[in-house]
Amino acid sequence: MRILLATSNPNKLREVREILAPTGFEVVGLDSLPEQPPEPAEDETTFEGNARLKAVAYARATNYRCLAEDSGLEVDALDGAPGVYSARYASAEGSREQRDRANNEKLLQELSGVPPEERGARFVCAMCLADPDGSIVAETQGRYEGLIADAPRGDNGFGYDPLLYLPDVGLTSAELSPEEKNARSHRGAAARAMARVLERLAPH
Ligand code: ITT
Repeated sequence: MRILLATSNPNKLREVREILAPTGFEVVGLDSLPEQPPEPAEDETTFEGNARLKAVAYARATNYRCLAEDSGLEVDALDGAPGVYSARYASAEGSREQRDRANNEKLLQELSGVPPEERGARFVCAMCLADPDGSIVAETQGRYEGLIADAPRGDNGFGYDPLLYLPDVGLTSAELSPEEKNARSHRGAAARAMARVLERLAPH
């Protein structure tokens, strides 16, 4: 059985696929569809709201059972910003890599002079599974706590990973292997909770 993961972010697809593989469901991304469905405006103010909106819109448009996720970074010293605007914090223009770099630069500027003990932050992920008739099958969440580093470090992952410092291991999220990141990340937690739902929906 196939599930559509409603994302065009290849990193999200890779991370979620890895965790859902044992359920026996095949997870396909938007890029593998022959025709791109219309993209809904992500205009909710919460991660949960945006995940729900995307799951329902893409499930209806494609006739697939559809999993959507919305995620981002909440920084305590910025009252939770960039939050649901994480993807386009600095700019909505340019390639994914250019946007990620500009976002990281802007975040470091905003936090310049903020001492380590006030640099608490977390990635948040909300996931929603919807059926083609628009009904919601399940919703899950995950969080991934750390501190915003003074400078980017590491080449793995994507987005703000080079800036999320994990004091217990002395590494940024971008210095973890993909398996290590999945084991402790917001998306990993939300996807593992979703895997438990999927296990109940269909046999392997
Ligand atoms: P889709 O909407 O197509 O899924 P997107 O990347 O635009 O792709 P979001 O709107 O959910 O996704 O934005 C999430 C942003 O939050 C993402 O672009 C990153 O900047 C950041 N982010 C989320 N999860 C992250 C992670 O695991 N590591 C680093 N940054 C992350």
